[in-house]
Amino acid sequence: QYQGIEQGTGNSQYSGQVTIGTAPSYTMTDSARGNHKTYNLNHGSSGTGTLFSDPDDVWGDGTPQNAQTAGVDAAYGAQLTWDYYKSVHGRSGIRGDGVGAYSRVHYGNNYVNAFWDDSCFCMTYGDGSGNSAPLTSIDVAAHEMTHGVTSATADLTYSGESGGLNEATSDIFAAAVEFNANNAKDPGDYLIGEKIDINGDGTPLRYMDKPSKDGASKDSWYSGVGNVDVHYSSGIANHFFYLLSEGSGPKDVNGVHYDSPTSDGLPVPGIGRAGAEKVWYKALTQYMSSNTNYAGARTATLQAAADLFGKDTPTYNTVANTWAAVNVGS
Ligand code: ASN
Ligand code: ZN
Ligand code: CA
Repeated sequence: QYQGIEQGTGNSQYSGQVTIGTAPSYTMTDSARGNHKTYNLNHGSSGTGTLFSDPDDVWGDGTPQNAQTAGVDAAYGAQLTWDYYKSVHGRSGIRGDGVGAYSRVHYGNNYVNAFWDDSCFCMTYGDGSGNSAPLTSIDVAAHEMTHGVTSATADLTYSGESGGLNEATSDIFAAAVEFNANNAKDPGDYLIGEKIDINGDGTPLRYMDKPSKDGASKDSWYSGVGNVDVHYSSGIANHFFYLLSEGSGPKDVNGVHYDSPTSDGLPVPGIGRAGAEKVWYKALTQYMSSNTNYAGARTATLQAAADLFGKDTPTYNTVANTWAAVNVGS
């Protein structure tokens, strides 16, 4: 598939040994994916720092002490996200124009976050607490890169209910990319940030099956939810996506037990993750716009479901019933 394209061997922190793009020889440049580049900020907080380069094309050693390791994880996450959008949705790059973005790792000191920035068309990763738990897992990379896709499509305003939908879109495709990657060291799940130990006690940052497990995220809609932090109002759409994918359970996915309660107490069957991904992507790219709220997201996904599966089909009706399960009505 990538014959003639330079690829090196990377020893990542979270995903084992992986292959990354390294052309021209040898820099961390992915010539198969829009020349996406990965830079080492070396604890700086502006500019691009230094493009990772290496004489023998073997990168990182799987530990955070080796500066290349975070670069490997970030480059691998960007590669997987690119491949997911291309193979599942036929989208070539963040803007759909085949042009790569770039990643920057080792941002600042003990920086416990990662972010997408529209102005540089780039994403940035901190090293986490103690500079040892970089925020470079597959799901975090896919979350940040998806902020770029959202900006290029629905451009959901990052506040109020549209902000929650923006955040949820990043979590939804973070989970989708992680499942699609099928990496043995980081198998797919409906958890966000389970690898980066952001809470210091082994718990993930967010749970899509029951978002309130984090102590702050919302499981279902209520009037006024637009006033809560977008990383918590996102819970409603994350929960919708979980229920639409898997149903209300109980169910085991990759050995993790999920039991996802519905707000109306009625069970929902799910349509499978692949269908749920198609519905959300089509809704995002064709039917949502900057001020879409939860009621608008319901309409958008029903339009998408009608296109994909037909109006008033069982699948279409399951989409409607799943919104009712998170208290979003007509
Ligand atoms: N990591 C965070 C996010 O992508 C950064 C932020 O709050 N914008 O949501
Ligand atoms: Zn985000
Ligand atoms: Ca995950």
